[in-house]
Amino acid sequence: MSLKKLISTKTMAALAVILTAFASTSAFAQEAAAVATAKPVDMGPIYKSTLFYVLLFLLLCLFIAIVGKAMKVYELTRESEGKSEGINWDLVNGIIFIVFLLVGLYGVYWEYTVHGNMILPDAASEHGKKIDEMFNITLIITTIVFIATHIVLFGFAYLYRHQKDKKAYYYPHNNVLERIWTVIPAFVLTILVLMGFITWRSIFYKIEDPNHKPLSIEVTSSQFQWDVRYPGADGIVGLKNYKLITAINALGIDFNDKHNLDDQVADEIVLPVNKPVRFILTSKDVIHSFYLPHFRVQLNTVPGMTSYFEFTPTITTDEMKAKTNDPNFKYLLLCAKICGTNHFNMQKPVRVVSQKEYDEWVVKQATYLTNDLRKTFKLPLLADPAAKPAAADTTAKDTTAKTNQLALKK
Ligand SMILES: [Cu+2]
Repeated sequence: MSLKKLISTKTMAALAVILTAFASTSAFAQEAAAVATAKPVDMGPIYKSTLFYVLLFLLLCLFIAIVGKAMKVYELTRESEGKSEGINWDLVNGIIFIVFLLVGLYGVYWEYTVHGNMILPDAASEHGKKIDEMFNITLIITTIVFIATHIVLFGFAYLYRHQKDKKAYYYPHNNVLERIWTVIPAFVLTILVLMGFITWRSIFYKIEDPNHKPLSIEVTSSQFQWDVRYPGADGIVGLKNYKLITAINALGIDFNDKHNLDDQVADEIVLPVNKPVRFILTSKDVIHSFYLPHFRVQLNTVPGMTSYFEFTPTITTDEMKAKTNDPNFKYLLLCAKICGTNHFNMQKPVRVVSQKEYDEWVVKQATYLTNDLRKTFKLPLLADPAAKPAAADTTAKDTTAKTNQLALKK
């Protein structure tokens, strides 16, 4: 009987093996599920341990080794049976190259669309637009070159893979090609470098217009904070000297320089829109980096050296909130130099406001000169230390300044 034959011992044995395997697997699975519901394993610390990844790596190696061995066995079997070569590895490698190319190109597309949306908003300063323009031109050129060269690189690896019936063509030199791939990059790079040079000069070498002097603001960096000084009514930030640094004179301000008498300190940086501002940058300890990403401003602050960065903010904080559709938008000052353990914490809010708002804000800021400092520098004390000379009207401020100057002359 054919049915009897079909249900032969072999088939039954095979079925029994499969059933047993299935039953035991499901039994194990049920048991595992029961354990899992009873005691959920916290994988958090496991994912953090190095050993886990070492084991994972070894497991992967083992898996690759097993697959490799299985393929070797397959090839040897075919060889012993006198059949043609089992796997055409040249073709496999060629296809892997094409897969790499496609995955890589998709990666480029993903980078541009996903991370591309996370880049900074429009530059909020005059020179920032020029920097963005250069950045975009460079990005467009390099993207085209990147994609073209990679298609050629991976495409050639596929097209010209080893094939039994094909022989490589010996082609050692071509002067025309050499010229083309020397002249074109040289030309493009020269243009990019020149553009950078001209932009750099336009940012750092400004012709001073005595009628439109920039607002001077001094920023001193130290581990781990920024100290901001505004120039006061005279518009000039006074001198300082590191030898004068004490507990009450943390910046080492030299009050023998009368320009210091009205200088103010501020917790935040407030800038009037469309007015040039000149930052005077110094450092008390290590090299920090004064970084205002939204304004495309970055310059190192170096101990023992004063550096300057002048720029014009063009978009107020409120306008930027509307532009970015983010009611919590804030301009920030950050440190872009890894300067120590609390480097990450070195930030200060920056606000760009109208001239009127700025004028109202700036008169409310306290002067650096406190009564304690007045005693140290033998300056006349203020009757009411809480009163801020800067908060009074301009005439009052002038009188204070004059009194202080007189006191200095004595
Ligand atoms: Cu820093």
